[in-house]
Amino acid sequence: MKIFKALILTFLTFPLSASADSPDIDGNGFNDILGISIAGGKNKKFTWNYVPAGPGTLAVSTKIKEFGKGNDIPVPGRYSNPNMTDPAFVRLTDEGLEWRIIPQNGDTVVIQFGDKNDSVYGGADIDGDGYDDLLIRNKSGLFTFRRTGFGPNLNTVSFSQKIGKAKDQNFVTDIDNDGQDEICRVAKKPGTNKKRTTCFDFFSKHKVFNANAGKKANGTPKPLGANLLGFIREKGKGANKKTTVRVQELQGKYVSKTSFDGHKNIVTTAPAQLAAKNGTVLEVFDAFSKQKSSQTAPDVDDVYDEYNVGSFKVSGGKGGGAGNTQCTSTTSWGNGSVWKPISEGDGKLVILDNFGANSSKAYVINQNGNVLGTGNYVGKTNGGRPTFRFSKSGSSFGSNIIAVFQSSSSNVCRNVANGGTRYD
Ligand SMILES: [Ca+2]
Ligand SMILES: [Ca+2]
Ligand SMILES: [Ca+2]
Repeated sequence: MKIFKALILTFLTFPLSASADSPDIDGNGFNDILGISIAGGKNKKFTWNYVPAGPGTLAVSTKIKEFGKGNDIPVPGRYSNPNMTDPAFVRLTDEGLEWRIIPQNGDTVVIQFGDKNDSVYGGADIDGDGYDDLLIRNKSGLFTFRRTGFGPNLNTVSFSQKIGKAKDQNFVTDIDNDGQDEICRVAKKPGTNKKRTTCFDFFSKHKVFNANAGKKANGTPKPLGANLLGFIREKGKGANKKTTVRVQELQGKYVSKTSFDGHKNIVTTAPAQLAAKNGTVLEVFDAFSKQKSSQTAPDVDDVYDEYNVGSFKVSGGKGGGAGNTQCTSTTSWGNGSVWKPISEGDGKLVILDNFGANSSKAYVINQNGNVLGTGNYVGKTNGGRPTFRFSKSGSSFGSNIIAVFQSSSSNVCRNVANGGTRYD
């Protein structure tokens, strides 16, 4: 009886969304582990690979194909079939963003949708027909989606909604399990220090979910299924690099935390199961039992699931000898990070990275990626935050600029709407 009850509860808790964002490459109903090698170099092609699961399959790394290159952003999703994952990526071209999808018939479908400064969200089913739609967000928080034309509704007219504010941390998930993805934001409640998680129906902008996020909801939010949200942070450098995940209930209650060696993609293999590649194995953490186990990992650089948020916001690398200033992620100010337009010391701009960060270079760039100023690293100050001083005040950099904090492995960007305003 007890077992039976547990089964019913499981079905009630996760109706339709049992796969979270876990890929099913071969469509046999079992989630597979998807990996992609993004081995640098402008013309070096990506290799897609997976480890199948389920009866009658061998858990061995199996090549899918070569698809994508250079700075393309992988966005695998269920575009052409609700039960199978299609390889897909987004490429930046002179005309804007180009989505390339390999549907189940093996063709390559190319869709122009979005601009250089937009963020792309993979695997979002906004209209709830089971087929993933294309979703982008511009820098002021305007979300736009369009259907691919694979689903029952062939209308591919795009539809926009302003949801939240530019500095929100967004995630997209089916928060109420009705088959339709909502747009969610984690943001401070105005005038307070309290963070809230709020999710909106795309079409009506009706609040579907609204709860305290808790003070420690720091990092990049990622839906984990099973009513859980992970907050992912990359820490350390060199041999001490690690990726930490704090797991909370959507309602803000702490559940567990874990860390993985290196700066790695975190994927879900099933609801409440999060994983990262460690050498030849995939380490899987169960957020409820807090146990880690190992599985065979795809024989490529890193693992991916159907949830990937990326951006070409900064095309970078021009001028100033700054090297590549392309953002590897964009995050909000706070958690110790500060943009202080006029420092007490010399009246010029000083910026601090967040607690625990290990950046050693910082730049101010414009929306085209041109370097406007290079920070002078003065060490870790004020509780161990990497600190950079500039040769002029914040306001002299103008508006709509970007601060780039560069470490050995990443360029973390933070938007600055107005250079003369303090952000923290
Ligand atoms: Ca499968
Ligand atoms: Ca859809
Ligand atoms: Ca929903």
